[in-house]
Amino acid sequence: MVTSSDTSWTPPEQGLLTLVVWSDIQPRGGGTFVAADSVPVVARYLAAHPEGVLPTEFPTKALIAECSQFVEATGRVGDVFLLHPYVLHAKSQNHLGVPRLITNPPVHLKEPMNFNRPDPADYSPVELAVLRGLGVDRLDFRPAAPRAAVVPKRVARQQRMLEEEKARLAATFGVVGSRLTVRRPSVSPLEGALHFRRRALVSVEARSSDTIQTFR
Ligand SMILES: O=C(O)CCC(=O)C(=O)O
Repeated sequence: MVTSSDTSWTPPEQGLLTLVVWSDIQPRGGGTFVAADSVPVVARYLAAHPEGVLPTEFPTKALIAECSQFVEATGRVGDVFLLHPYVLHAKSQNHLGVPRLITNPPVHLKEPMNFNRPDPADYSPVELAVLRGLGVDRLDFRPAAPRAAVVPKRVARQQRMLEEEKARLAATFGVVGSRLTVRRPSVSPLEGALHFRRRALVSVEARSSDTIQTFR
């Protein structure tokens, strides 16, 4: 995990936790386990820690011990679960051996949650759930430390892999702007003929997103 002290950028807060179901999920088929009553538990913990907490130090085990409603997120392909971002959850064992496919893209907020809005009608449902969990109408929550960007180990590893992949592609094909093209090496006539044939067969394009779009 990497934290950044760059204060010019405020990392977005997560507004929703989503579970997008890409395959039917039967009970005991690996569905996400959700602690349905965890919002008040997490809200109390965070309210008591305005200095913030790193994901690696988050006391999940202690907090889950305060929960008692556990739900298995079974569903049909195409279902989407929208969960409060404070809902504790975990992957579960798949006892059926049927592949389970989900994605869980986060929904980010444009600005941090505000628990002290002048007009209560302006609270979002996510903010209201926190206030309800704390048993208050408003909360003047002020972070006691600057917000920090946290890059999870997995994301850092994937970024490294992407850089390595780009370097390999650039070494093999050469880079022109944001597009990758085949670089003509200085070669013998036979190698040149082979290279020409390869060029006809291979066209690699990369967009500025660095994602390889096509291999033809
Ligand atoms: O695999 C799952 O069911 C849940 C995974 C998840 O939500 C997570 O990695 O945060």
